[in-house]
Amino acid sequence: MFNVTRLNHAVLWVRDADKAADFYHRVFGFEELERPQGMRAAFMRSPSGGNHHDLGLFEVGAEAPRPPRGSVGLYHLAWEVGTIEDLAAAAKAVPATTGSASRCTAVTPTATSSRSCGRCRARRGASTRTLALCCRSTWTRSWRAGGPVPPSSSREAPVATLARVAPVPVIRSGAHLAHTGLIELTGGREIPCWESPERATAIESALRAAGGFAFEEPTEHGREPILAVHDADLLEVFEGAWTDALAAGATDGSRAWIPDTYLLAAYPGPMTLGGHPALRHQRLGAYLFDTATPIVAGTWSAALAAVDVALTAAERVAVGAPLAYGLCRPPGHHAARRMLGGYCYFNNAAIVAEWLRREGGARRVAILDIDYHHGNGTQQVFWERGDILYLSLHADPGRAYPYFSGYAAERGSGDGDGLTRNWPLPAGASLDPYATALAEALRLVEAFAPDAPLVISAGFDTFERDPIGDLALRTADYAEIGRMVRGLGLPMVVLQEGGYALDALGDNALALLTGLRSA
Ligand code: OKP
Ligand code: ZN
Repeated sequence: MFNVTRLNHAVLWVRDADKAADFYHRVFGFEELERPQGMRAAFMRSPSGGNHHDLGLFEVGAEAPRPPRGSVGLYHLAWEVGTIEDLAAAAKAVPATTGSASRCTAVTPTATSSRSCGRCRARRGASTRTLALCCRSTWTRSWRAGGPVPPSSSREAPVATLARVAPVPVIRSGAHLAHTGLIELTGGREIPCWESPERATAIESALRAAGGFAFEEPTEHGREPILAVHDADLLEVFEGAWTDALAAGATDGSRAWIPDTYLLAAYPGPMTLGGHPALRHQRLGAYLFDTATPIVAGTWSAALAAVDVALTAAERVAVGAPLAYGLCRPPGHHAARRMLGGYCYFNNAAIVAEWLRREGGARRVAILDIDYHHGNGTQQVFWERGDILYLSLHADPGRAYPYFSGYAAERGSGDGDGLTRNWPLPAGASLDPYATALAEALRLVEAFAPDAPLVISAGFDTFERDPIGDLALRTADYAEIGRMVRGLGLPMVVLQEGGYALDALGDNALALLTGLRSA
């Protein structure tokens, strides 16, 4: 399947504008903007974010030479088109009739041309408000050879190139919607949880609007992959906490369950304790490290679905997708082997990494965690593992949640000595210091030479306006981060972790994914 990348504006000459518009809608997600009256043409606006894409489809008629096979009816490309209005003006300037495949058809209707194409002398403007159509035969020939390339005689790189890139699979489920009505305690005050259903909804709708993504439901993977990372008693207690709390009348069901007591390592001292309560909502306090992991009726199924989302994304990559995105909610990286916390229940990324080892035939898996917070859970699960690299960039725990892990001195032990690495970042850090740390991390990934997809714990709480973070990344920075990671040349499974600036979350996710799939 074709996807249009690095394309700012294009004019495509087609045999049948209706069919072409339909094709671009179905395959690339272009939305139709306008069907100008009295013209066999369609104007469309496109997908792949970052670049702003406008597309003009102009019909050249049935007598026009047939396009080469596989070229989906495209005849010609033009570039350097500023706006849809320019396209419309240009279309009027171009005779709407058949052209031969071997000569130039039209030149800019607006001025500021500064260069000529060496082959056909069509003037190509430096200004983006200039339209030029040239070298039709060149395009056609290079198309046959496997995709258009810039006319070789042109010094200027064209804005338009086409590459064979499949849409990125986005695995998502509606099951998370029932994980709602959650509150958290902040400075002794009860506030609505930042970790809300709207987060996933915002990301999904941004990706849908952008196009270039294929949305899919997860498939069920059962408990086995979860039990490869988490203890069975954690599952038992988590699964039953809500029903026991309800049955015991500890909650009337209208509020999330947050346990009273937390079993710290310091609790027993020299004592040998005699037991645990039978009711699971009371036992839950032995399996949580904070109050930010409340449970409601839909929490258990949401957490299971998030794991399925993650594993399904990993499967897509395992069967050949270069990149897949698991829109996990709830997130996972704070969840440890037998401990929930920090909005996290099951550690989606750790489960995927372990699954790649056990089921995917991989020998070395690397996890890159770019959430604002340290992924204490992931670090704990793989602390002694020689086959799994865990790298995390995050706010210095000396000032930021989860406070007790993520310091630079933490590097793993035993077989895992050196295979955990942390980059604590100062408040206000922008792309510059961030990219320096990231480059170091990426060198370690390269040296480790994973033979599996790179697992990315992606959080956007590093964003400058995130309500619970204090780093200073901007939307465009996520695209740059994506491009840097893409440079590894590894297949990638991106799993959603944090990010709480609702109005920017979609753009940020889109930017990262766009960077990750850049050519
Ligand atoms: C999850 B993820 C108490 C503070 C709770 C929890 C932060 C969890 C972040 N109100 N903070 O890494 O984005
Ligand atoms: Zn976070």
